[in-house]
Amino acid sequence: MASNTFAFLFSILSFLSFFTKTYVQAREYSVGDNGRWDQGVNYLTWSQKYNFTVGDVLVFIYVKGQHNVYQVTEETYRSCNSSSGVKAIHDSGNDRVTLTEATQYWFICDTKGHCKGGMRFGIIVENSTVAKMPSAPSPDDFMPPAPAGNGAGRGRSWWVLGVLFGLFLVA
Ligand SMILES: *[C@@H]1O[C@H](CO)[C@@H](O)[C@H](O)[C@H]1NC(C)=O
Ligand SMILES: *[C@@H]1O[C@H](CO)[C@@H](O)[C@H](O)[C@H]1NC(C)=O
Ligand SMILES: *[C@@H]1O[C@H](CO)[C@@H](O)[C@H](O)[C@H]1NC(C)=O
Ligand SMILES: [Cu+2]
Repeated sequence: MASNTFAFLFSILSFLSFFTKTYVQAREYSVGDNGRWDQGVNYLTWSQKYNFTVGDVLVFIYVKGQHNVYQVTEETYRSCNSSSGVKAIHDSGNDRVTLTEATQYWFICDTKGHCKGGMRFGIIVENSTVAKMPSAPSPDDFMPPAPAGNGAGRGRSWWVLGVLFGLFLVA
């Protein structure tokens, strides 16, 4: 009896550990490292220090009203002219931007002169190498996993494994 209980607890702990390692990979990056989105920081240097992954979060901290965060196109990043090419605007002073896509992201501060002055950077966000938590299961998710070695199928097969393991626990 006691050993069954232990086995059960062990299963749950293993699952939690597996789940955490597999899915909870997102990191938070305070833009500028010293916790300030401000003038006088070289954000190009900062942006090159890390490899960003889908699901990571950029945190911009600054005095509300002094700065802002515009997510823009590469063209607008280069011109610093925000009359076009703006994808999103944040201005709370404590902005959390989740990197949801494997693509390039470009950010500028649109306060007059700040973008040209260095408050701008671009990053390349890559797909996570481990499985992502699927947002909504679709019938497609129950298809057999793709052959090993094809990275595209991995997220799906991990997910199916998780479900099977969950069913095993419930049974
Ligand atoms: C980023 O990725 C490159 C190439 O995969 C690697 O050489 C480098 O060490 C990584 N940098 C960090 C900070 O993880
Ligand atoms: C920004 O671009 C718009 C339209 O492309 C243009 O009318 C405007 O003069 C530009 N502003 C500056 C400061 O160059
Ligand atoms: C990243 O993964 C998504 C979904 O798995 C896929 O549709 C997309 O093409 C991938 N992007 C890159 C740049 O590998
Ligand atoms: Cu600014």
